Amino acid sequence: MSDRLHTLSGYLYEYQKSIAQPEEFWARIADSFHWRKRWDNVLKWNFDGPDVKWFVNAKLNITENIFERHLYTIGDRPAIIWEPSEPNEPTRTITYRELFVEVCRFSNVLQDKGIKKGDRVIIYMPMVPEAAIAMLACARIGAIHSVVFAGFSSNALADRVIDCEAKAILTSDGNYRGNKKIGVKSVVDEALEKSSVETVIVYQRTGQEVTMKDGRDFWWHEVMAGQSEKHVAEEMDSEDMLFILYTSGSTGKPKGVVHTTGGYMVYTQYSFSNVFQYSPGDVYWCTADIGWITGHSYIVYGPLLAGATTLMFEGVPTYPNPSRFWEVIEKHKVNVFYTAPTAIRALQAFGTDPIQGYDLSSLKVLGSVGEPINEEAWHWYHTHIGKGRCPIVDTWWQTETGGILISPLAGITPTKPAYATLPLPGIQLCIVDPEGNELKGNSVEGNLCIKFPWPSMIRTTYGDHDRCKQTYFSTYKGMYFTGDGVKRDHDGYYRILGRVDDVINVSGHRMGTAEVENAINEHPKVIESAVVAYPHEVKGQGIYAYVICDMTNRTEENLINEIKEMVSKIIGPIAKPDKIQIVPGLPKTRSGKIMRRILRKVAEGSLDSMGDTSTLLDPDVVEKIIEGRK
Ligand code: 7RM
Repeated sequence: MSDRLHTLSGYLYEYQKSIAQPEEFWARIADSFHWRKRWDNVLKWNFDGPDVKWFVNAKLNITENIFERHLYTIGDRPAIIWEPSEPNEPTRTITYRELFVEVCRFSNVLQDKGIKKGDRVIIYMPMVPEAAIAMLACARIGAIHSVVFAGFSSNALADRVIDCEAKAILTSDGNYRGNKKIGVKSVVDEALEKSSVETVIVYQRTGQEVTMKDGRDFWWHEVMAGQSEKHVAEEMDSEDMLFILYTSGSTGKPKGVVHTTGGYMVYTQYSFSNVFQYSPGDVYWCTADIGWITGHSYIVYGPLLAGATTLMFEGVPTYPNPSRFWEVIEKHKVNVFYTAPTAIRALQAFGTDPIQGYDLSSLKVLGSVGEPINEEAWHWYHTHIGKGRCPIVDTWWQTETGGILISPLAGITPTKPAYATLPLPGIQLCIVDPEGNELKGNSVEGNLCIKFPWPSMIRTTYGDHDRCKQTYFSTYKGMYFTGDGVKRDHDGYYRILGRVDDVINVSGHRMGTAEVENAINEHPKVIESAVVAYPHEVKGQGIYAYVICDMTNRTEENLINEIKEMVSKIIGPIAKPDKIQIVPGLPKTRSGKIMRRILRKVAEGSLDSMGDTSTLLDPDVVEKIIEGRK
């Protein structure tokens, strides 16, 4: 790709240019794409609205930039290599030309079902190529997709269906998890009891029994049969919505982060090519699920826009055994491997035996995403997986940023254990103190903000623009606030310190404390609850819940189990508290605010230094909680 940087001095030069003349910089990058109509202005923006528009009035379709732009040159190159959960099942290799045919046919299916530009379509599917086909077909016809992670419960799914007023759901009969078949369509059926969608299309994966509702539910293979392979893409405005992705914040209700077409396209390809230094022919593997932003930007859109070969894995790292990742790397000669610290730590716990005998010599670049990577995991990854030869790109970004904003460029800019290091070109970081004063120079620590727009940034939160403004653009005036704490060291490198708000990061999955509390409070015996994070060896953070209960006719043990089940049912198993402590009261200030600082200390087991508790309404309650913890 012509937009790839090759040297450190090239990066430094481009970075300076991108700050001094951002519009010229991004126009040059955007020029390598196919636009049906070029933009009138590169950028119009203010962060007060917020109102951000990139490539104003340009017309395009993102799938034309994946397919039509590339087909004559790379049509026969593998676009997707799919590795099934079961190691003995055959893999599937789908070329760009073949993928194009499937996307066109499925675009025709969606249009036959009356789905039009601007309609919302929920995708609730396992990690199969059809999930990517579903996303791309939506994009091709101008429908707005919202992928919901297939591990979410029917309640969580129903909330999202209702919030975006989805017209259709694309799903599967079931999903493989280890040697178990998990119902997927059955979850959709439950979710649809509380909401109505017109069309459900079901991809057959496991062959398990499902109920199909006449006139609403259709089998994927039946509606695809006989569909034309030709499809003319819908013309989209650069600022038309591409997708909505729900993510947790510090309040109870997940918000629908909105990404638009032109800017997202330009930034995901640019960041993918540069961070991973992808070369034509390389096999690239990102282990995320398409239900998260990492799957959107760096399994589907970024790699496919760049003409890369993207490996999609259906399974989990430990099935059938903890060698699975290394076996897949050897089998497909993976060159770039991108995973999460939680997976690295989980595999690290098995020692180095599971790595022995696997040929990992194809690896050139390793990546990390989702949470801060601790130094120990960084070194283990570097030594035992990369054999000391592969740079690690520790990529910091968020659902809201759409793409990677802080990261080394593999082999080009320096790495440093536990540091995301330097901003990508075009990214203007700013560290502020709690009052919003910018902390200039090196060796400073504070809250991470961004003071200038970048093409793939959040545009709004679906159906509630004010929430977007309040959450991201109001804490510090004129800046996007990330919610993360950060340090800039003496060399000017950035190290992310973790969330400074009420967001927990469990194995790279974002959850709001309020969201988990709301689920716990659904239990009829629960009076009040408070949830905090505590350090967890594998997951990074674990969930610790303090719960006040009505104990009549109940034992602690059965209540704790029931509460865990309740959370699993309301949100999904990923939100299940690791520890629940039944308490007689919660430490509250006179104004009724829960002092989470104290609860965090107790949860992490530091029971002697509680700091100042004088503002508490009832300081005795702290003693009782400490006693209960012991
Ligand atoms: C891509 C993704 C976003 C939050 C973010 C951080 C944390 C992500 C890193 C990281 C330290 C990293 N999107 N985070 N990457 N912290 N180093 N390399 O994870 O919306 O699901 O989460 O994740 O706290 O704000 S996300």
